[in-house]
Amino acid sequence: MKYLDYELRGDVALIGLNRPDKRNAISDAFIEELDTVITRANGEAKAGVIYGHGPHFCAGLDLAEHVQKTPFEGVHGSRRWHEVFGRIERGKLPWFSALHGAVVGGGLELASSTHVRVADATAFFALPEGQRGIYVGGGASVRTARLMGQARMTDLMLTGRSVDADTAERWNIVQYVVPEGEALEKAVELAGKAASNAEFSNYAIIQALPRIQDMSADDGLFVESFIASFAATTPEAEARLQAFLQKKVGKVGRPDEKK
Ligand code: 1HE
Repeated sequence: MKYLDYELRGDVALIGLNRPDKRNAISDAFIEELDTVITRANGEAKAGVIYGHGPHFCAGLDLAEHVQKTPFEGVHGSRRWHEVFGRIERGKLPWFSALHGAVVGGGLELASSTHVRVADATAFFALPEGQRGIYVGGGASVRTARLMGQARMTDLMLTGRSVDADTAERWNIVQYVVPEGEALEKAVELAGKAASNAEFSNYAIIQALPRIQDMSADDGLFVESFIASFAATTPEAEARLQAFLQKKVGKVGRPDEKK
C-alpha cells in the first residue's frame, strides 16, 4: 500500500494514514486503500484504530487531485467516500480514532465516521471548505453536524476558524483529550477494551444505537426491546452473566482519572 499502513495488534487492527509529506491528504487511491484495509480488519480484528503519521492526522481532501474533476466525477467521488466511511461507521467493528495536529475537512469527516475519538493536546479542528470554494462531501453534513450540532458546524464553515482539543471535547467532537503524543496509545487501550466485549453487544451498539436515533421514540423503544432480548439470549450473554454472578470477573470500576 502506498498511502496507508496496517497492523494487527492482538485483536485490534491499526490503520495508519501514511502520506505525511502531503499531510495525509485523501486522494481517490487513498480511499480505495482504506476500503481494502477495512475489509482486512473486518476479517481478523475485533476493533480498530485509525491514526495519522507525521505532524497531522489528516488535511482532508487532496485538493491537488480535486481541481481536475468534472462535476459528475465529483458526485461519484463524494458517494465513494460515503460508501467507504459508511463501512467504518456502520460496519462490523467498533473504530477508534487517535487525533493530533490538523483534523480538518475530510480528515474531520473520517474521524466523525469512527465511533470514539481521542485527541491529543496538539489537535485542532476545522472545516475550511468555505474558504476553498467547496462544500463538505465526506459525510460531515450528517455525521459531524450530529456530533457538534448544526449551529457550531455552520459557524466553523462560515468563519473558517479552528477549535482546539478542549473545545472539541466540549463540543462533543471528541470524547477524550490526552497529553501530546498519547492519543494513539489511549485509542489502542480503549479499542482493546471494546474488543473484549461480546461481539453481538458491540454490533448492537454501533448498528442499532445510531439507527434508533433516526426513529420515532416509540419505534426506537420497540426496536430496543428486540435487540436487548436477542443479545440477552445469546450463549455468550449467559456465560458472561454467570461469570459475574460467580464473581469470576471484575466489578464496574470507578471513573478513570481524566488525563
Ligand atoms: C495538501 C493538502 C491537501 C497539505 N491537499 N495537498 N483541506 C484544507 O483546506 C487543508 C489544507 N492544508 C493546510 O491548511 C495545511 O497543509 C495544514 C494546516 C493541514 C498543515 O500545515 P503544514 O504547515 O504542516 O504543511 P504544509 O506546508 O501546508 O503542507 C505540506 C504539503 O502538503 C504541501 O505540499 P508541498 O508539495 O508544497 O510540500 C501542501 O500543499 C500539501 N497539502 N494539505 C493536497 N488537503 C470529501 S470533501 C472534503 C473537503 C475537504 O476536505 S476541504 C479541506 C481541504
